[in-house]
Amino acid sequence: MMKRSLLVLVASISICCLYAQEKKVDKPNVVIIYADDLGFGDVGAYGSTVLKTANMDKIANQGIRFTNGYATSATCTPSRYSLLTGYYPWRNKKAQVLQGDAPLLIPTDKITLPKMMQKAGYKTGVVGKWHLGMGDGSVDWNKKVSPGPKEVGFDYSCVMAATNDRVPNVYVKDGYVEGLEKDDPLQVSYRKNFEGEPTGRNNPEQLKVMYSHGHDMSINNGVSRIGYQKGGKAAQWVDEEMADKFLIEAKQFINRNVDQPFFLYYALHQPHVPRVPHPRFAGTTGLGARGDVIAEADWCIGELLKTLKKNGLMENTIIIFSSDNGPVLDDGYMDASKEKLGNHTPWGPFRGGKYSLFEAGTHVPFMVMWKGKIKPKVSDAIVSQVDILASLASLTNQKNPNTDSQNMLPSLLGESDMGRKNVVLEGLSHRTAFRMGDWVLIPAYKGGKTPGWGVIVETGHSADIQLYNIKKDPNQRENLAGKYPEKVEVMKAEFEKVKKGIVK
Ligand code: NG6
Ligand code: CA
Repeated sequence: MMKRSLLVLVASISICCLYAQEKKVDKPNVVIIYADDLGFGDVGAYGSTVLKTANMDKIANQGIRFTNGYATSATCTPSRYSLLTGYYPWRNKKAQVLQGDAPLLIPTDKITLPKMMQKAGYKTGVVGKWHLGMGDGSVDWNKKVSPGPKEVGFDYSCVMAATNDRVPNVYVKDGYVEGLEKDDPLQVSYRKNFEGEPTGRNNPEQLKVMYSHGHDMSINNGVSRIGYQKGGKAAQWVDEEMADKFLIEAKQFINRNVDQPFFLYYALHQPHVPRVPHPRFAGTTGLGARGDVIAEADWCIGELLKTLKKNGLMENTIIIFSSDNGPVLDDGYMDASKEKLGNHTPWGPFRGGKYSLFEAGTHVPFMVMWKGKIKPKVSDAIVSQVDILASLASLTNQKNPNTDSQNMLPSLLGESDMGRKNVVLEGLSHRTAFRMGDWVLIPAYKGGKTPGWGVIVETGHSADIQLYNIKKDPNQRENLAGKYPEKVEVMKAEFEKVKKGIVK
């Protein structure tokens, strides 16, 4: 009798263990590493020979390297909005580059990527650049700032509110500004300066990097920013330390969650302006500040991979790496990124860059690695960051939400080469282009060749309809709209269908 119950006990324990093991494999951790303004051509695996990116290359070469991966927009907020909501950004007119005091952009009653992962039993965390608004529009930075990442579905957050060139220059950890001292409250305004506070415009002698356009307001750490801030001195970040800070936070999140499935959104701040690398990286690439901060970002990625490895999590973690929009050289500071570029081509074979409806605005590095599960390969499937939501819904056996997001899981895991039939690309001011197969249609838009504030980037806007064959002409030099009017009509009609409603 005793023997029998012992046997039953042993059997059930082993079944339990087996189940637990299976459960773990069933729910691989997911880490999204998201660069800020990194171009297709900035990565070694995508053809960069001048700038070395050994760790990004490791992900690309040991996983699936997509040659047709897209951000939904050529700027930051809209792309991030899509990543987390599964909706194209142009469906929400507020999804445009936000200031640091903007209210939360993502509705809190809608499904989001992190909420979906929470439902599947994942611990969720975001570390790095947020730029999706926080608070209700009249934030007191000395109290709890809410709603924010938590209400969007992140159990843990340590973020900057907007960008590294916008106030407030502080880290917001789980809703509270980190390191604030009671007798030095933090005040923020995007309308006017606080009396007696230095600005880049009035006090250029205090600057270690000079602004070229905009960015002439409050000064922190020798860099003038967009917007005004006063006080909160002990909480203000030091740009040189930002990479280490976010890396430590990301590593700690992983270390805390080794024994349970986790979803980490690691939103790097590089190579967005101001580009102020840690002294360990300054001058190491010969390409100026932009190259140096990319080297710094690559190092961060390597350290994160080491953390996963050390915890024995490599075989149990899907790593997705991409960028929120294409590259830009002078984005508001005279940091010699253009002068020191040499033969490096951040935009790869494409035309345009950040802010552009031309390919380089949204056609970005996109790679997925899952050690031991994914067989390394290069995939030409068209995939968009908007698809990550539906794909992870499929991974976690959940219903595909009714959004613009399409389930690309088989392609992301390399089991299929079927990508999207079409994808909408956004430039400035919600202006959109349409890719279908190898063709890109850019409708006629009035407007200048560069964004209003003087950044030298081709927006792609033209008074003429443009049609390009991206496969044959990735640099979009030969407008074929006149030659193939039927193609233009077919694409216009399909584009309208997608714009009108969700088309899966
Ligand atoms: C622009 C800023 C630019 C950058 C961008 C947002 C000026 C002149 N330019 O308005 O420097 O901050 O907004 O970049 O102020 S993004 O990658 O976050 O979308
Ligand atoms: Ca960006």
